[in-house]
Amino acid sequence: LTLEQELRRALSRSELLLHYQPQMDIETQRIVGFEALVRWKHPERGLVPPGQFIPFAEECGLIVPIGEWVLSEACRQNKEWQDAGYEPPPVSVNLSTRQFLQHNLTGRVAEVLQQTGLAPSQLELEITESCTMEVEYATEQMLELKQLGVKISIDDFGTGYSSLSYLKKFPIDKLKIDQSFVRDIMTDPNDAAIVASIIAMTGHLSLKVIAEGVETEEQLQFLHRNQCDEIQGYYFSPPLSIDKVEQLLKGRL
Ligand code: G
Ligand code: G
Ligand code: MN
Ligand code: NA
Repeated sequence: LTLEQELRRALSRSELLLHYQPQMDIETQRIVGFEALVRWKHPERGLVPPGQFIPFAEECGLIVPIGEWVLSEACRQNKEWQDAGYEPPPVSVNLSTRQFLQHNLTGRVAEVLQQTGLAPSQLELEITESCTMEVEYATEQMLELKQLGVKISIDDFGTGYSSLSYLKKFPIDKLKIDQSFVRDIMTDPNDAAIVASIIAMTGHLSLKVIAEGVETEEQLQFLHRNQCDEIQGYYFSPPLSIDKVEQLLKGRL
């Protein structure tokens, strides 16, 4: 089988599953979100990480049905946790550019929210800077989504086609500082300056900001001093299986 055939089979046989990485409020140290990250439970190769099939799925277009599955599964799961009394924080779902460019995206998202019964405020959509190339289209698409009541964040911020002018145009809620800038903040003064500047800028623009790839106490302290709102990374927690998320949520009640 080709990879494409295998991926089609994976979709039809329910071989995809989600892990969730917690996001922490730096000030309160509470869990304020979970990012849904897809994995492929391959019958022979075991648990395949997204880096090994998402780029291919983006190329061949299968990212659209995969992304729709991720969206509906993440919403379904969040509602299930709510109904079980776990008081889950909102879930963040990655949208690929192809999904973002779809003309009926808002309708699809609305349908998923309706079918799962999840409140729009429990859903955050992560888009990348490449979604923002067509400024007028992107603005309209985001406004439609915002009218639904979902939140929008810019993922991998700083690695794409950064035209800072869009930050004031687009109705976004949050920037996610890419982990490539966070990795060396303690040793590379340039990275430290970039991260501190992004955080300061989000403050002036009234956007929330989360740092990705936080692995050490020192990085956390740096981010706290610079008034970053939230962190995500191995320091707090790696992406977790459903069982582990449930343990975490139960322990928190
Ligand atoms: O979990 P991991 O760090 O290996 O993820 C690797 C990459 O795969 C990340 O860039 C992440 O954004 C991407 N990814 C994970 N899950 C999804 C998904 O559901 N949809 C899309 N479009 N990308 C995802
Ligand atoms: O591109 P995106 O931000 O959607 O994907 C997040 C990716 O980063 C996931 O694949 C996740 O496994 C990975 N990741 C999360 N936390 C850390 C971390 O602290 N260090 C490193 N190196 N990778 C991380
Ligand atoms: Mn992401
Ligand atoms: Na990212």
